[in-house]
Amino acid sequence: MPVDVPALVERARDGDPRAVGRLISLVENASPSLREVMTALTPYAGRARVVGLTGSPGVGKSTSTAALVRALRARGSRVGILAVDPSSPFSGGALLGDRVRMQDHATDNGVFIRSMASRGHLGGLAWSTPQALRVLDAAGCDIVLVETVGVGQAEVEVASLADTTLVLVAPGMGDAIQAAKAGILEVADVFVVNKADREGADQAARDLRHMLSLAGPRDPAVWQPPIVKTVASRSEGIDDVVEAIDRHHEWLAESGRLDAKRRLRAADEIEAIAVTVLRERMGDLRGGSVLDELAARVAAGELDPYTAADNLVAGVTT
Ligand SMILES: Nc1nc2c(ncn2[C@@H]2O[C@H](COP(=O)(O)OP(=O)(O)O)[C@@H](O)[C@H]2O)c(=O)[nH]1
Ligand SMILES: [Mg+2]
Repeated sequence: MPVDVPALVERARDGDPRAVGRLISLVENASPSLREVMTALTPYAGRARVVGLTGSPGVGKSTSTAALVRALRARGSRVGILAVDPSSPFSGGALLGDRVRMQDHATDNGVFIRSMASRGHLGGLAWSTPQALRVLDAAGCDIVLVETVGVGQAEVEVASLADTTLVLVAPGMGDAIQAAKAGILEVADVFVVNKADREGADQAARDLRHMLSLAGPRDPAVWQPPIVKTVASRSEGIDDVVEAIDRHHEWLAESGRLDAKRRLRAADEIEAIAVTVLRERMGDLRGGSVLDELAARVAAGELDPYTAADNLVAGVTT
């Protein structure tokens, strides 16, 4: 079915959640209309603040997201929520429960909720997440919360799309050590010790400080990630989290790091798209005569594989 992109973008900018959802589906499905969509959205994007939440399953990311949405809505911000599952080949599934839990926001047109999976397409989330963020941004979200499912490398990458990354830990889960292993301490801008109603919250905070000190002394001119304790299920400490997010954002803006971060992200996005385009063109060569001929000559020992690869690359870039 052909997509009326200008009409869809217009409706999304008016805050129609169905249009926003439709545009994100186009991203998720790597629709051929995406070029047109991104061209149409670009003049309206670049305003939203992006906050990533990461941490082990069960630590309280979805509960914290819901509590943050309430706090942000209370001060009048329009909020987008993108739940991202880098490991899942299709959307729904594990994230569906989270969507149900967000139902108290379902009728609020200042909140957009969407879960997204990589569907295994080339470039995966490195490519689709920034585009989904652009949709929410252009739709007028002041802040977008990106929740990832776990603490693996893919989650670190998704988190790095954020201006501010929250790393959640809970008492007694050994999360600080797991976070250190996954390379997450480096990307954390704010640490949240959730489930502070349980025993061991202070110990978890001490573990974090210890792991941070092992990582070496931080430059005092650089942001020092605060450690905030919360009971997300009772919205306790959530205002402190919002305040930490705001403080970090101010620091980013004043230090010039916000622009630097966003440029770096744009570079990653361009690279991911370019690599996808190149791989698609390479794929088109499979079954075509160019790759077959080169392969025959390499197999016969007439040509070395590097020269063959150079020929192939020259063939797809001209
Ligand atoms: N005791 C306690 N339970 C919590 C708290 N926050 C969340 N939970 C519970 O922990 C479980 C997992 O929370 P969820 O938000 O789904 O975690 P996620 O997998 O990180 O998204 C749920 O049963 C929540 O109700 C908290 O602050 N204290
Ligand atoms: Mg969750």
